[in-house]
Amino acid sequence: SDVRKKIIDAFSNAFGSFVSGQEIADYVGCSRTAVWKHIEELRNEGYVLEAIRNKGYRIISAPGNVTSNEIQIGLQTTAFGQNIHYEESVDSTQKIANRLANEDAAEGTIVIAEEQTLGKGRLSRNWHSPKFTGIWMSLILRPNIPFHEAPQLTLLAAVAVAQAIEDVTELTPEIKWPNDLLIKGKKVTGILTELQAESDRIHSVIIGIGVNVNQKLSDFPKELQDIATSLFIESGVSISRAALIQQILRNMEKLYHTYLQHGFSPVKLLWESYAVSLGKELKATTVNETIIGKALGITDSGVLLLEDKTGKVHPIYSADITIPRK
Ligand code: BTX
Repeated sequence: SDVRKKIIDAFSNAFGSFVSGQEIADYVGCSRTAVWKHIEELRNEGYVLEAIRNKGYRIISAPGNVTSNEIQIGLQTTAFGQNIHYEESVDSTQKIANRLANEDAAEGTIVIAEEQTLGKGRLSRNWHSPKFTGIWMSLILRPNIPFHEAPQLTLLAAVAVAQAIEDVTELTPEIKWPNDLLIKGKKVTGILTELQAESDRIHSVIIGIGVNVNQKLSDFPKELQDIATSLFIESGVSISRAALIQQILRNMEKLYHTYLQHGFSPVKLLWESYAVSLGKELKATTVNETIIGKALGITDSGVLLLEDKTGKVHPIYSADITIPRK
């Protein structure tokens, strides 16, 4: 609820120092009794709150959440994640990020939520984003690149997240073109890139990153249980989402600077080192047709090249990729 969100805000703003019940009540605009009730509820949900007479309340820890404070303390970037728009629950972080981008939010601004009720995948598919378990984040970039090179940023993001997963866990994800990160063939991360542009000028690029972190298998709906996985399911340990977010932001910023300075080739090399599908036979289902062919590689604009049986090479701009069973 709004009241709860404000109470949590009041604690976050206090940076771990005490706030009195009266201060919270004033800030939220409710009675002290109401504050007290909400605080009891927060405790039941795993918040550790210290209460001292005449001083008030102080937050010791939240249930591993990803508020601005958790992300910014120890964040080793200069721009990425330096501005954070945090929400406990949203329809889609992409929607908010698009709005902020229109309002001239600085490059590197992120929108992050504990839960998405209408998380977006590609082609108006859904992205399942249950509360407190994953990373649901959108990053605003303002690169000075031509329109047709924007897909490279999706590939860049996939590399940065793959690296971050390797840095923070014992797991090594694989990338499936263009935007999926898989562990043992199951999807652990999805990336959605949206553009705001006028004619050929990019105004902003919004990169949406969804990482399944601490879900148990039963947290996924039935229809996803065979195709999705989480870092917890694969590694058996629960992982600090804030730490993983920090690592993603750090890797992304670094790789983005490399990209702006040296172009796509260094990113492409890294991408190929994570790619599962190169050299294999793949089935690409596009809006118009289905092409089966051997994956030769990606071009400098991030286009996948498939060579069919007759030797013809098909550039694939957008498709769903599966590996056909022999
Ligand atoms: P996609 O279209 O490649 O993948 C969507 C498909 O993946 C769904 O149709 C479903 O089969 C499957 N799926 C749905 N949820 C999950 C999940 N949690 N884990 C694994 N598989 C799933 C991928 O689109 C792009 C997803 C981007 C999500 C981020 S989260 C932050 C940002 N905000 C937002 O609304 N979307 C992005």
